Amino acid sequence: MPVTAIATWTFGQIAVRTALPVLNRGQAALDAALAGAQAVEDDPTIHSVGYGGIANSIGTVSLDACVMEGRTLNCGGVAAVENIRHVAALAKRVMERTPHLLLVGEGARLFAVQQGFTLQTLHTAEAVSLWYKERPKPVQPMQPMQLGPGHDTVTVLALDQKGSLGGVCTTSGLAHKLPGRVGDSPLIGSGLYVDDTAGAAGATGVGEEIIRIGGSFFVVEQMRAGRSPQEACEAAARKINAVATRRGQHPAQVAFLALDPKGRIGAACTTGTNFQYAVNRANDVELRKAPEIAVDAR
Ligand code: SD4
Repeated sequence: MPVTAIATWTFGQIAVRTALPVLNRGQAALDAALAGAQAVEDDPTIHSVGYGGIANSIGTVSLDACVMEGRTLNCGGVAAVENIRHVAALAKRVMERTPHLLLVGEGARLFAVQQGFTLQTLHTAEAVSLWYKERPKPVQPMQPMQLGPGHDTVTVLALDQKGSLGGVCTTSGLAHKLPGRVGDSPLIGSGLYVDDTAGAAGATGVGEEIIRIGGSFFVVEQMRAGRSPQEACEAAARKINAVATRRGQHPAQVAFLALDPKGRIGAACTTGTNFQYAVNRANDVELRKAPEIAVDAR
């Protein structure tokens, strides 16, 4: 069966390029997605994932990640973790070596050390100087958070030779978030959901709005109900719009990505998100732009 790998944003190209050979060697979708996500975590020039991530409001780099396997529904996540670079791999350890699904903060960091992960600073000189330039002025009450340029999550979805799906999501989260804030990315059903009997989906954008609608689970359940991955992502973007309208707000910048067990893909975002994603074309990678769903779209 032909393999597929897709990943969010332009740096998703690095992820897809790394995941593809792993899939072509016959390895599991989750392992391929993890390899792809880790390549982005390792890249210091990407200021929104892993090493070199943009810090929170007090200057700490705090990471969120989760993983999920479509055959078994095995999954794991870590949230608000400091000093660990490979948080997606740590989320996989939570899945494999604990009876739990989510570890946070100090407990996640302790587990990482017990598992042999190295504690390290995640600040790069470049990210620190960016933080000093852009750091938030304390204002009360706080305004709803928006995406700044380049503050994005990598979500990698893969389909392996056996026809099984896997997904990984990893991020430093919204820039300048409050210490202890957890976004959608480590939450199964919000930032990621994967089920071989329906499909895989991931989300990126303002996490609070993704959590509010259970975004990735919503997309997967749309596919289960018979919608194509494209239709499912568009339905989720419409739901984000509808909820925002109901709350008297402008829709936040949110995007969804989906892959079904037949290898069909879909993507959609709210207006102004400018969401791009990477897709494998045979053994190469192509960047595509997702359609933006306007508030009045039916
Ligand atoms: C979060 N969803 O922490 C992440 C941030 C993100 O594009 O994906 N930005 O809310």
